[in-house]
Amino acid sequence: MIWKFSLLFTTCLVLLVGCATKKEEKTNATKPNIVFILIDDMGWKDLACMGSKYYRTPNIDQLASEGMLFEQAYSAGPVCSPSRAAILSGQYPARNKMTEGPEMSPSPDSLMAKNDNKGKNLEWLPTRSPARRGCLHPDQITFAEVMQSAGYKTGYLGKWHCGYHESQWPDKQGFEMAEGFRTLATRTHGHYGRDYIPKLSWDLKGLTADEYMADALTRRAQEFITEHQAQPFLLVLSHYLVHAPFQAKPELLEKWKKVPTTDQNNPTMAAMIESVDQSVGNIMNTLEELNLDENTIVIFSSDNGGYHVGTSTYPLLGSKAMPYEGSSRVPLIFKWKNKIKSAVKDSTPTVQVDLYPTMLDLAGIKPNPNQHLDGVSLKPILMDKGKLNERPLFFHFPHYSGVGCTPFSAIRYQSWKLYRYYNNHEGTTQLFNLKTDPYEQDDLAKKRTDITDSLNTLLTDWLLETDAPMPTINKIYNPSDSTQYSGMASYRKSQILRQRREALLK
Ligand SMILES: [Ca+2]
Repeated sequence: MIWKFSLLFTTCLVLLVGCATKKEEKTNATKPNIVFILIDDMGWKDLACMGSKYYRTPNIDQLASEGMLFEQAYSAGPVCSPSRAAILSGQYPARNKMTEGPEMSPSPDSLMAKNDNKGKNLEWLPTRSPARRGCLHPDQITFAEVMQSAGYKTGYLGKWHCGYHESQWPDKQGFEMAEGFRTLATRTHGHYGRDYIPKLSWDLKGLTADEYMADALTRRAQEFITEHQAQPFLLVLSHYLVHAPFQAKPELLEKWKKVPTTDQNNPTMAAMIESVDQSVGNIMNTLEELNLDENTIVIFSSDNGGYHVGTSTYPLLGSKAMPYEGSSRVPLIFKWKNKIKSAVKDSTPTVQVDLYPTMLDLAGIKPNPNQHLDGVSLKPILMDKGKLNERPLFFHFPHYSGVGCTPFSAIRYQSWKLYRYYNNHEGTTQLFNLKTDPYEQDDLAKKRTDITDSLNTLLTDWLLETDAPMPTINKIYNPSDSTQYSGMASYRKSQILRQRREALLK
């Protein structure tokens, strides 16, 4: 099999390992605050400043104009949980082993469960998903824990999705205040308080049945900032928007029904994005009113790419849960008044594991030497002090799961992106040159075997080095009974072909 490991680990990756240093001072009023606003399933092109001709996002556009916008920011996973666990731990999913969604169990080490089609009809899968970790392991030292040790007040509001059991909640991962995170796998039916209380959400102070959840989270974020304005604080505001279920505030929806559409044509999504934009505007107003805007770093991003059911990622190929650029490219904005360059678009490829070392570096806090970090600090770019060394970015999603994922790995190096698929016994590879073909139309795997071979070697070495959970051959696979799989594969193939056709026509 192509993905069977036969190569020795030879790759020298850039590892950011903190040196043992003197203990951080407990209180340091000069340290910057950090507000990290994380949106759920917001696509790369879901902001006006990222090219949307339909959605309107004046507050986020202003944030981008006052800060730096990364045009080639990647999520670490194609769906929610692995991306979030990677952000929190600073490790790729392949290393921290949270390669898919959480499981309800008190033990982080006994959660290694398979999730192929809920255990039914396995004959139709050519390969099988590996076991995985069902939570962000409590032993992981998150950036919040490091900042808490350095004297920061830490808060987490909203979607967590990194473990349902009480032992895996955000308050066990360095967040002193944690509210509004769901504790059950059950999906909510809407975005109002009534859909979250009483059982689906850990207590969100003051939440009423009629309050829109995004407004409630923003309100608590403003209260947290006000309460801790005299101290350095870290706040993660993790919105449930713009993930399904698609439900907007009626008064906004009515307005959007009259706005001409483009390839993005869902008024409900447009209204949900407007609610996100209002949240950002309200947070920025609070920071200004409290005179905190000069000493607060604001980061805005999404956990993974846009979902094709709700938005369009065109002209990028694919959407959430797929391997392609449309699945993994996300908006990423940093603002720090008078410190970070403003009104700059930077094209350096960056991935979510870079956020952890970047936040610590900007705050002047050393990482914990016991936490391996896969990313690098973006501070040199943000502060206009230099560029990053060329490095490969890696992606690994070894599962079949409910939203149509099939297993793959990928590597981005320089202008090249190579995909390796595990959804057949042979394994297949695609290679694209993103510089000349950013929309992944022309597979060069067989034409540029030199690049294909070298990227395959780098990828294999990395999978070995991280001890990545790998799909296995399904021994009971029965091709004659594979109609379900064929159906799913055909559906996805038709989606991709349609996108390719559309791209060629325009
Ligand atoms: Ca998501």
